[in-house]
This record gives sequence, structure tokens and C-alpha cells, in this order.
Amino acid sequence: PPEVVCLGETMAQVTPLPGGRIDGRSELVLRPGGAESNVAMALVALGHRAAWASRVGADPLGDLLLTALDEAGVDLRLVERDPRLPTGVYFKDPAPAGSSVYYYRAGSAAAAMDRTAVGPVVAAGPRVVHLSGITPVLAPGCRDLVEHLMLQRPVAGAMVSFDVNHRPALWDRDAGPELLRLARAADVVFVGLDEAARLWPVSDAADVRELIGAPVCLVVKQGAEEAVCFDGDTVVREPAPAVAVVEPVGAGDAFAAGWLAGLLRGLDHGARLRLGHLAAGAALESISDQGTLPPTEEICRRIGVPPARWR
Ligand code: KDG
Repeated sequence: PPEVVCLGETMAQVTPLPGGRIDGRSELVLRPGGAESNVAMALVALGHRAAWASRVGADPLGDLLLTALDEAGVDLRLVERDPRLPTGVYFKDPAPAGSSVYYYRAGSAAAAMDRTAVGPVVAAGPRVVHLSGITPVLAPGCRDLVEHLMLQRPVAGAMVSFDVNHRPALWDRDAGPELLRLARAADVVFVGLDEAARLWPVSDAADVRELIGAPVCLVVKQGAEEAVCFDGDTVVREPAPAVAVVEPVGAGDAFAAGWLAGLLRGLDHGARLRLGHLAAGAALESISDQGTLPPTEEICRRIGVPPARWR
């Protein structure tokens, strides 16, 4: 069975080849782009069994997503195909300081997800269910699905991991209260400080901790500076290593995957954060959402974990 089920929409991402822009003159490529499937791919790259739960259209873009994720080793048993609705699309115009994204996803197959997705996730029996704040804004059925998974906890014994992932372009209402309610219902929450400050009246990581509350294990990412984890009475900070940023989309997903991989392997908080930074760094250095991780020995060296501890 998968150790982690990541549930959410993935779109066909259209991006120019390195150095290009979305300007009608650059050649474009199609790749999978979706926060939760990015987490699943990075978990697999780190040696874990991860499934992606979603819906795609019965169209060539759906085929493309399934082929790419299958090649990446992601378990696709929880993906349904919709005979009627299309696979969503988005364009990414890359820039190191922040890429621009343009969505064509309203009415997609994934936006039609609802509570019927719960049974198969329960049957898969994962240790972790990973969700994000993108899914609840896609459609009422998606919101109900995420709320059910987080508030009713039908997946017995599974921990719920939640990446706040506020995508302002998707919200036509104040996202703050809804995302706060979901964050408070999670076991572990990932949020960027800039994102938290946009959503809630907070100005530092300690404020976020106070707002979300102590029962939740909270990871606050502060861009190129550091990440801090609050877990019970433990507070651990790790500086982010310097990287040559090509394009930042996907870095947060990779960070979550690194941290969760550290959790699944029983690593301490410092090592989990270092693994998060390492995975995020690989995504930052890549034009696509997914980076290339170094070999295991180098991962172990860089996060200060003996290779014997990794198996
Ligand atoms: O985290 C990266 C995602 O934002 C990107 O891949 C697209 O899933 C996506 C979204 O909804 O923004």
C-alpha cells in the first residue's frame, strides 16, 4: 500500500523551453503541474510509496499526466477518468523572482471530485493523507471532500498533512477563515510566512503558531532564509542553503515531500527541515516544477544523516 496519498488536481502545464517566455515566439512544452502530484513525485524520488488521488479527463492531456506520473513511479490506483469533462490546463511564464501562472481549469474533471473519492482512499490505508488549500476552492464538492477528510478523519490511523497553498487567483472570497479552519484541523501544516501574512493578521512565525494552535505540528517557511518547525514544546530552525533560483513553482511541494520523507523515516526535526530545504532547492534550480535530487549518499551527507539510517 502507499505510505502517503496526495489528493488534488493536476493540470497539463504549458511552459516555454528554458530562456523562453509565453510570447508566441518561444517553443512550449507540456508537463504535469499540480501541487499534490508534485509532492507524490518527490516522495517517490526520495524512496517512498506515494499515490496520487484525483480525476482527469479521457483526453490526451489526461493520458499525458498519467504517463508522466506513472513513469515517475507514482501509484495511480486512485485516479479516475471522466468521460465528459476535460483535464485542466495552466500556463507558467517562468521568472526567478516569481513566475506568473494563468489557469484554464474551471469545470475540469478534477473540479468534479467529491466525497465518493473517500472510500478508495480509506481502502488504500496510507500512513499520511496530504492535502492542500487549493482543492477546497475548486468547487463545492471539492471543498466538502477536503473538509470531510480533515474534520471527520475517515482514514483511520492516518495523519493529515496540509499545505496551505493559498492561490489568490482562485479565490473570489476571503480565503483566510476557511484556510485557518482547515489548518487547525490538520496534524501537520506547511505555510510560507509571506502567504500567512497575506491571509491572517500575523507578522512572524510565532504569531502563526499562536493562531493555528499548539496541537498542530507547524512548519513555517521563510523563503531563502530559514524554515522553523513548532512541534509541542520543540522549536527547531534550519537556515535554507543558497541556491541559484531558476523558477520557484514547485519548491513548496518539494519542501513538504522532503519533510514528510524525514517523518516517515523517523528522522529528527532538524534533519526533516534540512531534507525539505534540499528537495526545495532542487525544484528551485529546475525550470519544471520537479527538480532532480542528488544520489542518496549525497542526500545523507548534506542532511547529516548516516547512510545506514536512510534504509
Ligand atoms: O505548487 C505548485 C502548484 O501551484 C502548481 O503546480 C499548480 O497545482 C497548481 C495550482 O493549482 O496552482
